[in-house]
Amino acid sequence: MDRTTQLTTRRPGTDVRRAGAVYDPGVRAGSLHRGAAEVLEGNWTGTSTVPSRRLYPHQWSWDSAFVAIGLRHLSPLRAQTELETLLDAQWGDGRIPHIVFNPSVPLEAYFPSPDFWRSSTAGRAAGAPRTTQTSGIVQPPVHALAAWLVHRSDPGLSRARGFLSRVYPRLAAWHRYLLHRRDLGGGGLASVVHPWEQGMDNSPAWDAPLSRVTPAPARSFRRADLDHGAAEDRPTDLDYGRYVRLAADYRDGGYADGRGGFAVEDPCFNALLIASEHALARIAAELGATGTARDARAERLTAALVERLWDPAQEMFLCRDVIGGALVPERGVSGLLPLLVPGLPREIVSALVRTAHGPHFGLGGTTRLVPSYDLLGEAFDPHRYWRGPAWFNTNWMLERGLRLHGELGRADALRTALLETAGASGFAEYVDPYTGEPCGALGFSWTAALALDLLHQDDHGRRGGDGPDDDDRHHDDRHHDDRAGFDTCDMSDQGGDRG
Ligand code: 2M8
Repeated sequence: MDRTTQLTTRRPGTDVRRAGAVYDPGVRAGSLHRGAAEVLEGNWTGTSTVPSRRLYPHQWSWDSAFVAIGLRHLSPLRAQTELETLLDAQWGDGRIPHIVFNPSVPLEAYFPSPDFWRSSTAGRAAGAPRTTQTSGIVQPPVHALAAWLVHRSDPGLSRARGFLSRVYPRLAAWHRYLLHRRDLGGGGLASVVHPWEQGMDNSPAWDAPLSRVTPAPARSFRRADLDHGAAEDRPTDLDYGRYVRLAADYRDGGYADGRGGFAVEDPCFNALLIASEHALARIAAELGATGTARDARAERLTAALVERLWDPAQEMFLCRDVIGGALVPERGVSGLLPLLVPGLPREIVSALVRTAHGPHFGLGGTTRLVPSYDLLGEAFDPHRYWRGPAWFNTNWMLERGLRLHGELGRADALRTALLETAGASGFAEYVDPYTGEPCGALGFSWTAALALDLLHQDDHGRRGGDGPDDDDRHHDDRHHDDRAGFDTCDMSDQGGDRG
């Protein structure tokens, strides 16, 4: 087993700090950079990056967006290619599928495999590609944000290749799909119709809405994840049965959108949609159009997010169960991530910062990184999938949100903890939030990519190549910069080795 695909075995009580792997920005940045680049090289297929060779041997949608955000510091060309490969598998109705299958990987390597989703036949009415096989569900819309950041890393290359003009219509169609076909609650926000769509598959926030779903019988499918991951860390068979039932019902309905057995408005999913809508405004401006309508839409979405998902008593955002109609009283990390939204009211920003650093998430106190779920919640488990462990993408988003809203000291502390833990854990898929003990796959792509992105941040918290610079900025960029808050955390330094 090579080092980029090795899976962890449980080492109870391992504390990466005690193991002598303290991150020292001066001394360790070089080796961290090399390690991260090696992981991304090892997981590169030639046109895209797998999250992990063994556990996830295909292209995943939001993984690829995070990967592109890191890859741009190594090779802006590869980062562009990553996103374009994904967009090549977009469906006619605008959806970007959550998995694009690699035909050379055996069917049994991952479940559900292409013969389960049957995209080219069951998805025909929705415009699924004829030859490329994909899943039929989606993942969070990080893509426009990623495309903008990738463009900024090398605007010359991007313009020479017509990168933005090729991806813009596709990204616009993607947002249209979410805003029109997925507003299942009728309040302006996009709903997810499967826990896999939100990306935090096994979050306790899904337990109540999922309990209505009759699980598919265990004998009707064979899980592949248990060949690679420890059963006690993965979702239970009962939950898996429900995931399978929901996906099969969606497929059997031709992937048509309407209220199926599960519909949830999620704070992180919608926050990313808002951040990406602001990014689309900047892309439009770069292409010579006006982004004002998009910024205005992002502001309307921000108002809907607050109105429908903010819980002032818990001082955080919660999920709304669209079918049951109520907020789900579970504190998940998703509820902190609207910090990514530039136009959030100041009192909400302050409350979110308090909650992240309070007893439920322990940041700056009991935890090294923000956990995926409430430390005090009944379902908390520091090792089980999305029910407590810390993931690097959520911590990257939180770091970005803290910085965006001027919480620079806290953002710096989180950045250091993320870099230290990413390197010491062997770029693990996720870690114990208290100790940093690695869990899941090692050599995980978005962990490496997002560590690289933070490494390329200068002392003022600006990231290389993702902000406006004086030569390149469009004449009316400033308007968009301010609204999107890019100025605070993304400034230019033309990094990367040009592909
Ligand atoms: C996990 O999800 C997949 C299903 O999509 C799985 O459990 O098999 C999640 O962590 C998800 O967020 C991630 O995109 C995916 C690939 O890394 O793995």
